[in-house]
Amino acid sequence: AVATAATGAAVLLPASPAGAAVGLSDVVPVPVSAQPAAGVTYTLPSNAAIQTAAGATDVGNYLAGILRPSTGYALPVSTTTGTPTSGIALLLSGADPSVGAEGYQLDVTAAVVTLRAQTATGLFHGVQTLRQLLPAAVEARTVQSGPWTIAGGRIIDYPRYAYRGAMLDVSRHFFAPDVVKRYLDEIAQYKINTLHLHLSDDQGWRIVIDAWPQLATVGGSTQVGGGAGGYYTKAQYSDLVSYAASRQITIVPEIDMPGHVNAALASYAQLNCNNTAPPLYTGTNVGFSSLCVSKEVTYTFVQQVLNELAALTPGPYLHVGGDEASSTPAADYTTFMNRVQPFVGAAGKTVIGWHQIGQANHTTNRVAQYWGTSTSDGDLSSAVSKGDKILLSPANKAYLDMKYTNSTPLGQTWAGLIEVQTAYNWDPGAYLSGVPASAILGVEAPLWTETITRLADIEFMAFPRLPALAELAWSPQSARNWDTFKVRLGAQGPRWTVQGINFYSSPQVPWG
Ligand code: TNX
Repeated sequence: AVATAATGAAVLLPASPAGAAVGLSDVVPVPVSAQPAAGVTYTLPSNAAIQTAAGATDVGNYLAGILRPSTGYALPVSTTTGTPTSGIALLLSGADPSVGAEGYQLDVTAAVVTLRAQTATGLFHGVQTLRQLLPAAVEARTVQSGPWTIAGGRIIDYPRYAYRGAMLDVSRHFFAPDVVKRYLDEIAQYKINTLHLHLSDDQGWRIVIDAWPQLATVGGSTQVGGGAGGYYTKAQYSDLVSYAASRQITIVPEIDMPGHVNAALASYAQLNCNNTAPPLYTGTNVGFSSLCVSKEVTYTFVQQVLNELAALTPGPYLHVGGDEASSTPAADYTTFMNRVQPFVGAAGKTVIGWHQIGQANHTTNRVAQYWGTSTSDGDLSSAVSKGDKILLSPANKAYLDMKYTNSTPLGQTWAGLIEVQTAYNWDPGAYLSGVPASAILGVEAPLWTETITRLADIEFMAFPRLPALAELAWSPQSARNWDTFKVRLGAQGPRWTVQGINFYSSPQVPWG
């Protein structure tokens, strides 16, 4: 770009991604359809207004919050019942019916940017596309120079899967609400609509339960490595739930059981078969703890915990864990799950469990989350044959805690190394043998945090793999292709730099 400095001399600035024109389909996840209008460009004028349908003021204010700091424009937000002919319009009528409940239609002419959807959710996802069509500098929080151009044409877009998730393990290391909020902001850009919080494990219990207060005060008092740990109060947790909702993200809380429960056992002696509380645990082993399946108090405990959790959860799901219960005999595991799952239904929620839950009875709309490393599995087959929906988190593709390469400083390797192309190159609809495409509910990218202690580490493991997996969950298989994806992904790099996201600069990706 050429700028004129105060001296009047022409100054050649470094090739600025801020000035690079973004093509209409240069978006992650790639849209279902994008028809460019040749030669047409919209340029945001300094007096532009954002006009929204009555039900879309929150989305309008969210968009204004993104655009104002970098453009320096006032961008007033107001409601309209009409069809604006200038500025940016967010409308809840007139979208192509194919967009459904979560999709949107975006029309860009030289005069006006019109986003249409059937719901505020659809408009929110459309806003994420609109952001990416503007120069990367729009993401700055200080005033930048424009021009703020958008390629002309029409996008019609909607998701492949209803469940597009990320998971954060806040048990192995605790992350304060501000860190979770920042992650919510980051993943919302890629149309992720679910954040699964792994709230309990051997190393920490992270949510206040009024009936069992020591879970948080004792069970939450440490973490891997012996640090201070922490927990969310109910007020903090509810605030996270509403913050997520403002980003169109549903929180799925997980209490992992009957294994992965040392923090609970350490908090209450009575939960142990031998009535003796074990010490708190700060290592990284798995599979050594179990709830006491033969004790009645176990079920009182579980039901009270699930009821309190359900009361904090507007979303449909409670995740009951169920993985790696290697200290629970198989028959006890089934007994336990068959008794506990109805508590979830009674609390008005739907069960999600790791795929071992296929050993237990099916319950209405149950979801089994597949985390195996092969394309078939006995517990998975049981789950499918019983009528479960499958959420795909194959550890060798979707685990954000796996190292990218042997020299990645953080992470694990038990499921393999996962470079970006490995994370991207599989089809969720055809991945598992013997599982019909119709059984797949969606894709979730879990981040276990044995080795992860801070936001910058979360970002490094999630970016760029989380956006890659988000594209699997959103875009039609026919529109996906590594060679075009890597270029679109590379163009996200400057955005992450401006946003201060600490991403892994994979050599597989031509960074823009
Ligand atoms: C397996 S995957 C686990 C977790 C660990 C993770 C580390 C699953 C359902 N359980 O307890 O944190 O591996 O990668």
